[in-house]
Amino acid sequence: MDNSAKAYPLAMLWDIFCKVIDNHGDIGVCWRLAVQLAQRGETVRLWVDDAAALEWIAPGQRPPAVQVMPWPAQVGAQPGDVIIEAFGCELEPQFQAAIAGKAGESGRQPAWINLEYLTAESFAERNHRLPSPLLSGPAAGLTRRFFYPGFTAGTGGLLREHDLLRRQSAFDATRWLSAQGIARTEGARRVSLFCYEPAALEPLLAQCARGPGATDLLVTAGRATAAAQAALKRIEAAAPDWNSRGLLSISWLPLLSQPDFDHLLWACDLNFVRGEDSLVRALWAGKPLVWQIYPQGDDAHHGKLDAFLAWLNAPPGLREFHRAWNDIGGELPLADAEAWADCIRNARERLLAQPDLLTQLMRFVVDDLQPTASLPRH
Ligand code: TRH
Repeated sequence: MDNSAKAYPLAMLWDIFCKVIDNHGDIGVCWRLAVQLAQRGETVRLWVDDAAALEWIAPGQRPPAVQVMPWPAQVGAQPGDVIIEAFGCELEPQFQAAIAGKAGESGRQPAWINLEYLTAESFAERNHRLPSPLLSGPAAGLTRRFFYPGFTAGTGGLLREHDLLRRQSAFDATRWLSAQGIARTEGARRVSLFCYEPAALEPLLAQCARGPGATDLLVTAGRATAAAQAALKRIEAAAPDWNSRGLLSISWLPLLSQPDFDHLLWACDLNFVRGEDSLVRALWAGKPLVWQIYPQGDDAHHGKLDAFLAWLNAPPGLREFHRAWNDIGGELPLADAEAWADCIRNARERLLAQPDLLTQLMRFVVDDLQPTASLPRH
C-alpha cells in the first residue's frame, strides 16, 4: 500500500536548517525533504552552511519552490511558517530573535521542529513529538518539538516519495546500467558498495574472487573507492594471483545524482550502504542489504545497530555479517544474499504500510502546532 500519495498543500514557507558535519547524510536527507515538500506544493528555503555536495547530489534543474540559502542567515532574515533544525543544529541567536519577534507580533509562534537522526532504538518512540521549551536565549518561552524518524508506527517514519512505487516498477535496470556505461558480466550477481573503511573489506573482496559465482562490484565514488583501492593494493601485494579466475569485476562509479544513486540500489542484487539516508533508500530498494553504521566514539552505534537488526528480524547469518562488517567482532561469513532476501522484502512491506515521514510531519505541524489550520482527512 502506498499511503503517501495524497498531497496536503498547506501552502506554507518551510525553513530547513542544515549543518554539514561530515560525509553526505545531513545534506542528503535535507535535500530529499526539501524536494518532497516542493512536490507537495510547499515552498522551502534550505539554509545550509556548505552546499558543495548539492552540485552532484542535485545537478541540473532544481524545483523552483526550493531555494538554497547560505547559513548563517543574513541579518534581517525573517522566519517562515515552519522552522526545521535538522539533526540538532542550533539556530544562531539573531534568527532565534526573529522567530520570537514573529511570535510576539502574531500571537502564535512558527512551528519549530528538531528533526532527529534515524534510529530503531526505543527512545525514538518515547521522545517523538515531545516538546522542548526554550528556557534561555532570545527565544526563551517558545517551544521546539522533537520529531524522530523511525521504523515503527510510534515514530515519524521514513522519507518516501509519493511516486516511489510507480518509478520502481517502470525502472529498467539493463537500460540504466548501459546508459551509465557500467559493464555487466553475464550471470554475475551485481553488488553496490557504499561504505567507510571496514576492516572486512579485504575478506569481502577475497570472498568474491573465490566464487563460486561471478560478482560485478559497483564501487561508489569517494571514501568507498579509496577504501576499496587501498584494500586491493594490500591483497595484491600479499597474493598477486588472488583473482586469477577473474570472478570479481570492479566498476568505479563517478559521483551520482541522488536519483541515480537510488537507481544503482534498484539495479543491484545486494547493496552495501552506510550512514542514514542510503540505508533508507536500500530498504525501499527492497534488495538484500548490509549496513555500515556511522561509527561513534563511545561505541554508541553498537546498540543502534542491534536495535535495527532486531527490528529487521535479521536471520543469524545477516547479524553475523553485520558484526564483522561493522568491526564489532567475528570473521566475515559468506554474503548469502539469497538467504537474506525475504527478511528485507518483509521489512519493506512493513514500512510501506506506515505513513511516510513527510505526511506525518505535515500532520504534526497542523494538528499539534497550528491549531487553527485544518488538514484534509483521508
Ligand atoms: O554520507 P553518509 O555516511 O552520511 C552520514 C550519515 O548520515 C550519518 O548518520 C551522519 O551522522 C553523518 O553523515 C554526518 O551516508 P548517508 O546518510 O547514506 O548519505 C549519503 C548521501 O549521499 C545519500 O543521500 C545518497 C547520496 N549519494 C549520492 O547522491 N550519490 C552518490 O554517488 C553517493 C555515493 C551518495
